Amino acid sequence: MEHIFSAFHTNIQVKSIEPFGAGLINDTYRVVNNDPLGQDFLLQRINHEVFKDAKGLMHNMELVTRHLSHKISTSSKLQGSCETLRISPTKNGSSYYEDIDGNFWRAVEFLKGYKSYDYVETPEQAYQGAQAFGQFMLLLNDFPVHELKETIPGFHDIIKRLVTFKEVVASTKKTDRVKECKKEIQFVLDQADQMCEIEKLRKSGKIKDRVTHNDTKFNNVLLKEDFSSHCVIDLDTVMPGIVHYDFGDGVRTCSSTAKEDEKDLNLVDVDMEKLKGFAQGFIETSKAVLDPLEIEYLALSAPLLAYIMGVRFLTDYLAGDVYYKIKHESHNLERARNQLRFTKTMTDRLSDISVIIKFV
Ligand code: GN1
Ligand code: MG
Repeated sequence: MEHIFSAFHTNIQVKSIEPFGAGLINDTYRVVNNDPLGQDFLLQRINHEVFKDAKGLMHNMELVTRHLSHKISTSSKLQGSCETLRISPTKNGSSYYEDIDGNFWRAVEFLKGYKSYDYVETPEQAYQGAQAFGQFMLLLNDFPVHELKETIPGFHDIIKRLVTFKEVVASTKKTDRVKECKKEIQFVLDQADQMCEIEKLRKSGKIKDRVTHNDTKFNNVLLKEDFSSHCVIDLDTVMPGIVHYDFGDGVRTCSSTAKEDEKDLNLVDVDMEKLKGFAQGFIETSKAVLDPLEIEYLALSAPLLAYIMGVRFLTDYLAGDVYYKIKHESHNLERARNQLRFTKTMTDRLSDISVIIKFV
């Protein structure tokens, strides 16, 4: 690891390199500076099974962080209240390092004094994090969206995900798993029409593409303890998308009363106060650029993103756990059941969610 880190132009004396964070895809390490007051770094190995176009990913990340950092440094309002990730280039001036085994690595500056939340404790936290995500979209509103590469084609395209899902159900060698998941498979099929509505509007051009983050899991925002500043992190999936992807994934991860892989489904419910906090923070910040049709469909994006994750976890379980990191054999099944239950909970309460969004 030290050898890999030495490819980057950082000039620090390394004290230690330790595994860091709870991501399901990449490997992340914190590089601790020998000088306690000096700059630490995050070193990440990009999972190139998932991100087949790691160079395209870094291209997107460079453009987006440059745009954000220009906006922040030229606005007295944003300076000090908003941060962006800072890529540390290699000694050759590249934003990534390719090792002899074909792995791609990148380093970013570690932001001290910030915290991320795997579980949101209060509506106020939800509100603050949502402002960060809403502002991220707002600041990128004037960025030419088609300069970004689509690094995972059809990432949140549920129509495409359902085609893959059905193929896997039909062709997997894990037939015992298909039997075990009969109820879940049926639920996925029963919900499909409603869950494809938003994607159809995207495909018909009625809802337009923007620069979206596409992984607005709540732990992808850093907040200062006193909420005086924030930073959106994990820019791997920044690419063209629609506002519903970011709003929906934020709601999914901040308003559930249980963690994403909680096994006891009776604990999975929606906390309406946290949902309201998130909706307020996101919409207040970004409504200047949202059109009426985008706003009308924000409510449906809440169960949609839970559904997308449920379908993806279930597909991975049926395919034999080829995509997500898992900690035990039925981990993907537990995540799938949890997310599908959350889909149902939020679909049942769709009219309440719509009312909350309408009065923000
Ligand atoms: C993955 O990288 P991480 O852990 O933030 C996944 C997201 C899922 C999430 C579910 C590239 O995100 O799409 O929502 O797991 N990222 C990718 O926890 O597939
Ligand atoms: Mg991610």
